[in-house]
Amino acid sequence: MNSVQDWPEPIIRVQSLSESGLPIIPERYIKPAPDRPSFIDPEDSDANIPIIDLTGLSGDEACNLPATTLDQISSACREWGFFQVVNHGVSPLLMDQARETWRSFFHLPMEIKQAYANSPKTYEGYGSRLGIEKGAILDWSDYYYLHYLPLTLKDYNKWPASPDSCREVIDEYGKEVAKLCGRIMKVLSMNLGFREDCLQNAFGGENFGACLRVNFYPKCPQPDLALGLSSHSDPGGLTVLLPDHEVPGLQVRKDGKWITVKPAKHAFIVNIGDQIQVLSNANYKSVEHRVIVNSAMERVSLAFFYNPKSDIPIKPVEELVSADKPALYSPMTFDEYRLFIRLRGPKGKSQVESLKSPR
Ligand SMILES: O=C(O)CCC(=O)C(=O)O
Repeated sequence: MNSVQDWPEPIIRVQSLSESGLPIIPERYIKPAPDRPSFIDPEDSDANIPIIDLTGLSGDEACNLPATTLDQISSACREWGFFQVVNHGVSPLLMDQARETWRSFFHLPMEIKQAYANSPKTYEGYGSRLGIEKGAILDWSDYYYLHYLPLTLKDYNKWPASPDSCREVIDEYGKEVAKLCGRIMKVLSMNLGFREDCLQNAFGGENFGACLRVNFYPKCPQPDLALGLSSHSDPGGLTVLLPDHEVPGLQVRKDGKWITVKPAKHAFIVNIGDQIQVLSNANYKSVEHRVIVNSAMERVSLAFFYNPKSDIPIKPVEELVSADKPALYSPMTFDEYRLFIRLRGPKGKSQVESLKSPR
């Protein structure tokens, strides 16, 4: 893959900056005025993304969800690109364990974390920036990125060895969340009018990919000037996010407004990624989101990315292409596609928009 070997500037851990107690943030983290959370924005503070009860979505067979639930998911995918799910089948204990294990990792001494420092070549490990643009304005967060699948990329040596139970918990969590993603993929396929295995087959069947980015947003002394994560849509297929239920931070763009998600207890936040927008010929939308930070509380979130096999061309499913609605996107492999965010960092929806077929 055409990528770069190293970061353009020395890496500074945002957590170290935050813990140094500095009263103002370095200029590198100050966003231009229109991107700041404080930018005058007619925010609707009561709004939330839909919360959907998945009771009935279990086992490997066709799902037994009531028609009303299927409809709720269909509307959420078309109108929001985001929804929260409750009664999703993943143990609440495992969810808490996963989040708290990662929180403990980020609170380990810096030299232990530094042993996993990442590079832009694969991004695996402990990181503090996305993109390699020299002089870029940075986000107020550190992260850890690792692969679950395909097995050829899964390497326990690149996963943290501490805290003690870390690798075990990550493994178990990944297995359970991947199963949930597989079930949601069936629902999306059926809702689009296909056989339940259609989207999964387009992802390469059993050979799909899966990875995890754990985001750590330290306290920020000037939260109005910074972002924890800049606006972006997810480049992959489907994202299942475990938020910090104590600390809101995720904002989703809806009709030009930023809506702050209010996480429900033990819910996951599910969102459509660019690859499903392409496969569904834009019937389903990958929606811009960003993360705000605050001065009182740190925040930890686990973003599980369920992706197509990385070397097969992804293009709109033929049944969704007609004379009235031609294919909106040219084929591209996920390997080619994710180079954009790896090189340029989060840039709203500019990538999927740039893929539109010329007409
Ligand atoms: O931390 C969050 O709530 C969102 C994280 C996210 O958007 C991502 O990791 O891509």
